[in-house]
Amino acid sequence: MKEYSIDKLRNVSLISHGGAGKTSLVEAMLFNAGETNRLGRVDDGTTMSDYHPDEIERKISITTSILNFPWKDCKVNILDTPGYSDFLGEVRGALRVTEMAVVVIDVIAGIEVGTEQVWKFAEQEDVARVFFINRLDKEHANFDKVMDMLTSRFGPNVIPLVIPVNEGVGFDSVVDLVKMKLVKYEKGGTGKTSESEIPADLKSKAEQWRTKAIEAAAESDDAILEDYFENGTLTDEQFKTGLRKGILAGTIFPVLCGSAYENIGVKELNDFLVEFAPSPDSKGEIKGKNPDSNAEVTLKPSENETLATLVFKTESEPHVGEFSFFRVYSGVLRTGDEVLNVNQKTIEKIGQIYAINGKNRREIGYAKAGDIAAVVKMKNTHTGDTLTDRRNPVILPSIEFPEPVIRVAVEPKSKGDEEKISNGLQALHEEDPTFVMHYDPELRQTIIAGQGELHLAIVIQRLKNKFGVDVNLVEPKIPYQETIKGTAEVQGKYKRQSGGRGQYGDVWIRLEPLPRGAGFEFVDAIVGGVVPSKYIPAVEKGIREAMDEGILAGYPVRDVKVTLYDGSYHSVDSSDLAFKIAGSMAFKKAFMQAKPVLLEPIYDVEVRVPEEFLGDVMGDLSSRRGKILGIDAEGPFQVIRAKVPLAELYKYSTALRSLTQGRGIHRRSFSHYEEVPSEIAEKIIAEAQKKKEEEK
Ligand SMILES: Nc1nc2c(ncn2[C@@H]2O[C@H](COP(=O)(O)OP(=O)(O)OP(=O)(O)O)[C@@H](O)[C@H]2O)c(=O)[nH]1
Ligand SMILES: [Mg+2]
Repeated sequence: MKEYSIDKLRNVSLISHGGAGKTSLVEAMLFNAGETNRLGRVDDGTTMSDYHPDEIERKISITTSILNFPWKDCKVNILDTPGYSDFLGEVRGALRVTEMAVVVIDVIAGIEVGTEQVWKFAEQEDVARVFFINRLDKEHANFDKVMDMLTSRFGPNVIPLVIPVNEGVGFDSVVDLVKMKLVKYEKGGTGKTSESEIPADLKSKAEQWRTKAIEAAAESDDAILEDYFENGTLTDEQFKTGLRKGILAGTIFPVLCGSAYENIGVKELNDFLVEFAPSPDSKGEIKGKNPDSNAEVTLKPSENETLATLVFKTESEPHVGEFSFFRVYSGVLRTGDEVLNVNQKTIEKIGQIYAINGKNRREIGYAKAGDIAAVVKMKNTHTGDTLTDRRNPVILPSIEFPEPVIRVAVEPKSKGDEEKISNGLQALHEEDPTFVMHYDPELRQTIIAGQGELHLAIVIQRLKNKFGVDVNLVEPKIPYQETIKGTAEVQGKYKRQSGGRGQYGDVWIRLEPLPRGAGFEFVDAIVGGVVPSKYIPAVEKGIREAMDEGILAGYPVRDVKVTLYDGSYHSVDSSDLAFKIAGSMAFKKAFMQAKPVLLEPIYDVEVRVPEEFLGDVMGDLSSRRGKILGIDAEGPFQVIRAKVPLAELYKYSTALRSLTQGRGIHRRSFSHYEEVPSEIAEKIIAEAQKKKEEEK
């Protein structure tokens, strides 16, 4: 195996709106590097990257694939992420472990809502960015138009290093502004090129862009800038150093271009990554924490340092077991090592370590600082965990995954599968943290939540394939709550006389509303022992049980204060049970007298759409009882912030997709509980009562 020092490694994510051409691009990159001997096609299901059966079937990427190839004296690791919005969590994981992101743009579509989203993630993870404007072989491709869009959205330091010569049908040539050469590609995707001088009609355009690039390079370093002022130009070395610095600092966003499908302009991208992309040690020290003291720990990005490895992805595969994909930040991870999983507080013995190229894997025995690889069959390691030296542990910041935007309830197709289903779903959550599940005892439903309908469909498919259990998806119940708006003082008296020993409990309670979110407060205001103190816990228990059961429509009661202030007892007949029943009776009566209402969960919703869909989306939100809080422009998009009842959000991501031709996305998070409008509350109550009758 060829050894690469850390400065010869490159970790690169491919990110974009869905379908811009990432998978086709990495296919061409691998082909040019000789890693595959034919240029596979997404549409034929023959690419190195989209090798999972569900990816082949749907012709889209669903999980991040890890690929690598040698180029010049470097090893380039590529993480090909999915662009479909249901799988954005995959993008977060990939960006977390790479120094460079290639933002692929479809020249016909320009900046899309997914472009904005992944750009934001890259910004948050502080990852250097380069654009690759793709599909220049398409009719009506207009590079200049997209350049204008990019500069107006992302700033004047979006600067091309490669420009097309003859975009559109018949496209085969680009100008490389670093070498200042015309590069003509052979037809048929062979990737073979011939170089020549830049033709006269393109010379001035090429020089203009190159001057811009030189100026930007000069501005990223004071010493170089001084030389630039003195000499009016830069040496090649200064130009490259300046560019590298600007790219690393995130002040220069270069633009390359070509056609992934026709394998044009892709060699320039490979060259660019080797020449200009930051290496894993370029950002200096790595920050982590001491898991015991929580004190900050800094590590050198070096193989001689303490081991710090982050697992950024987990995938189980039939017949092989679980693959944990990891990035080594410092130290060396070797087969046979016993390392500490800091998050799970367990020791893992490291099994086979593999270099990964899609579905091809090669045993390598170890992985050094800066590299990305996979290990199989760890016992208890999940996505986001840090593996480290047990004598000198450090914990790396984990990965931030997006909140779920869709929730559905699952029911077993065959009785008796409940436990298998719940274990399976839990395992799938550990593999993919953007999917969550829980059993809701109040709703008596297993709720699963994720990033969209396709995401959940794929989770259910995996549940079937890997755990052999099938479920039906049903509409989830809404976790309504019940509360009061008024006050009441009532008596609850339970008295039974039937032959021998009777039952006697008698209480007076005051019921008052509490502020939203306050829950429950019980005040014992008995004086003079009119209710003996030994019975008071039973009274409270009776009240709590009545609250949990719900009174209006079977939903739990919240935000009330109960004061027990009077009552009476019988020296023989009183008991815990009698006082529990008295408490419950009193509570139910008081509740109905104190202006009871139903509360519903309200969510904060953020919708991002191109301007043209603004009206439709706002109208739709209003029809869902949404309250619009504000609209902000963000580049070519409008961001609508609204508060919407959860009951109106079922399958919203799908509705939004069809309303905006797939160009709108939304995020949501729980905000607060609010009173249900009375006409809707009446319906919910009537339905609950009908159900109760039926159950009798
Ligand atoms: N004409 C043309 N078609 C392309 C080009 N690049 C990709 N395509 C086609 O566009 C479609 C999507 O390409 P992919 O490579 O799967 O795009 P992607 O960005 O990986 O898609 P997701 O992973 O699903 O986000 C496929 O049909 C490709 O063949 C290109 O440069 N020119
Ligand atoms: Mg893809």
